[in-house]
Amino acid sequence: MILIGLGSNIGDRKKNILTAIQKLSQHQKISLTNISSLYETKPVGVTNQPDFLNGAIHIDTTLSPLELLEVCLDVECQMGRVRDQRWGPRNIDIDILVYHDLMIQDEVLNVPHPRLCERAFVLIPLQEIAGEIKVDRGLTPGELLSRICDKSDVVLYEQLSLELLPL
Ligand code: X6L
Ligand code: MG
Ligand code: MG
Repeated sequence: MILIGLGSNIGDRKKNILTAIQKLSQHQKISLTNISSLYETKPVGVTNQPDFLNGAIHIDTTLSPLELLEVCLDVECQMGRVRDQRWGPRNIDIDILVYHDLMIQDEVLNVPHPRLCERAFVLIPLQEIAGEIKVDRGLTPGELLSRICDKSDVVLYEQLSLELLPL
């Protein structure tokens, strides 16, 4: 199971996320197998920035983790992402959350994503498309979410599914 998180808080946020999904799914070696709804979420880390839209997708791919990272960064680059402020606003953010059961900790890539297990903006979309997966210390997204008291900063924005996807 390979899971990717998407986020945007600049410009047409929904269009940005759908464009990123489209670009990923057009890659020869990637097939899109599921897509979560979009959620409007309060910013975490740097809080004085616009609200995000967040979502997640499930893909199948023959790309290695590093090759997949290259593709994600390339799509961000194609979409004109500029990295200035750390944790600051961005038109698109594409993160590898889970790559099967691999654990990778190095300078360029951390999988499972280090902030995954305590962030409702990641766990709520994941619960929709990967409810049974053990993402961190043997716990499912739902189990991790039950330990987060305040989930009010993640609100359903638009229901989406593979069938409804306008690609
Ligand atoms: C203390 C120190 C507490 C750092 C939290 C948490 C930093 C998350 C960065 C943190 C800390 C992050 C998104 C976001 C970001 C997003 C929403 C990050 C990276 N990305 N907020 N903040 N959605 N809602 O996609 O996740 S910056
Ligand atoms: Mg991120
Ligand atoms: Mg990122």
